[in-house]
Amino acid sequence: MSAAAPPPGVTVILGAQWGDEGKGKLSDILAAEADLCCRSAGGNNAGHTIVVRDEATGKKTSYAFHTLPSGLINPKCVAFIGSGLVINIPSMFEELDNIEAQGLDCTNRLFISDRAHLVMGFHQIVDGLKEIELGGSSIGTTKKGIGPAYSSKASRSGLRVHHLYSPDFAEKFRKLVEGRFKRYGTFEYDTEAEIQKYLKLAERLRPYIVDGPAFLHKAIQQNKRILVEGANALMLDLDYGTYPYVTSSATSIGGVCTGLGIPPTIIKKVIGVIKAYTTRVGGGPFPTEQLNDIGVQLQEVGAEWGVTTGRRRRTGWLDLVVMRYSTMINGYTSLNLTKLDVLDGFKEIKVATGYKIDGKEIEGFPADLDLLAKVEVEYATFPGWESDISECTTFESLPENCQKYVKFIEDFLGVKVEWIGVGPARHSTIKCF
Ligand code: 2SA
Ligand code: GDP
Ligand code: MG
Repeated sequence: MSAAAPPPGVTVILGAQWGDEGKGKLSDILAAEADLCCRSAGGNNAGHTIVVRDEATGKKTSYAFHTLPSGLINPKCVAFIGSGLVINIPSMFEELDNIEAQGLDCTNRLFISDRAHLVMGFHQIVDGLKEIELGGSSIGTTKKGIGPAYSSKASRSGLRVHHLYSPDFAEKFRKLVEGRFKRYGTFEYDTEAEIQKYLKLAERLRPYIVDGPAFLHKAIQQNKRILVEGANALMLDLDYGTYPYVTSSATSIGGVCTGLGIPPTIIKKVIGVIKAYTTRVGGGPFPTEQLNDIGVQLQEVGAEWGVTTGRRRRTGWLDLVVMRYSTMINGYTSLNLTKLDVLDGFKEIKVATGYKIDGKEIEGFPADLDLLAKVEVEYATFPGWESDISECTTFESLPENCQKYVKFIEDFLGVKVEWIGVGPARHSTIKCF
């Protein structure tokens, strides 16, 4: 590539709150312009729902993605699963079979890094045992084995994709299980049958495997348009989320570079996906949570149920203290404000604009959960628009109160809203600029 050539383009989509902001929907929209859609962290704990309306028949089809990138809906888009993921191979193939049965042909369009880690059945069992051990302070994990698999990775005893083809795979596997038995007591698990199952799956997996960093480097050299679909969200990040009520991966912009093996200098756009209110699944602090009729309305109108576990999502007002913190860490270049239509029926809408402890405004977002539990949330109150915005196609066509709500968010964060979601389907999206 000559020095004068434009830099290869990497666009990153990240969850800005506690997840389920609608990242999958934007990934699907932007995949139309992308050559490659990548996942960089997490595993099948993620759940991304995409609703596509057939323009000819008007029929809507809903797709659910967990490990695979949502970009696969675009038939021209190639998907890449990066080194930073923990993959449950049987469940990934099940997902692949499901979307192929829905008519998405993924032949020669899926590539997996040889460096990604494996999530085994025993990791899932241990996930459940750990939660039982925690009792009342359990994390509320998805029980997909994500934490235990990242623990194996961090303790340098994990198994990566390439290990499936090593002569000592079975021995390493047995050692890992033995270690878990020592820690949690002997639980029911047929190690030898599992080893045989994985060795069989290894053959099906073989054609998908690539040298992860080399694969992406080549795509960058060829000036491919690369889209990165974040999983989970900043407030679930292992370092910057509400620790320990977080997932076990780096869900921030940093995790994109480490999870894919790419330099930060090639990232052109970082899009923060922000829901017009807040939701959270599982345990942990949630300062703007509404344990009242408002919360129920948000949950019911927003259909806030987990895509992976079916759990009811907790709900509350938009928290701009969280968003300011998230923007500071991820450096969003623009925002996708989603589910604005869910606020249609509210007479009054509140937004958290500050936290006080003992009457004193605090800066940033507290690391200490005991301190966070003490915060008094300050709210700005907006009159609702009390009308249906689901058919609006331009910013100007939104009701005035709705426009004011969007502008307040932009001004507070100093970041422009580039897309607004007014319904679940792909076409229910306003492009603002
Ligand atoms: P884990 O399983 O170890 O990653 O759980 C740790 C915490 O991370 C939360 N978490 C999530 N939060 C929101 N959405 C997620 N994906 C699914 C969805 C969730 C579902 O899209 O709906 O179906 O329940 C997700 N995955 C992990 C989790 O709730 C714990 O708080
Ligand atoms: P992700 O994990 O960030 O990809 O989000 P999920 O798919 O878990 O959850 C978002 C849910 O909201 C999905 O059911 C989407 O279909 C739906 N959704 C996305 N954008 C909008 C929107 O603008 N309005 C409405 N009403 N629903 C939306
Ligand atoms: Mg989700």
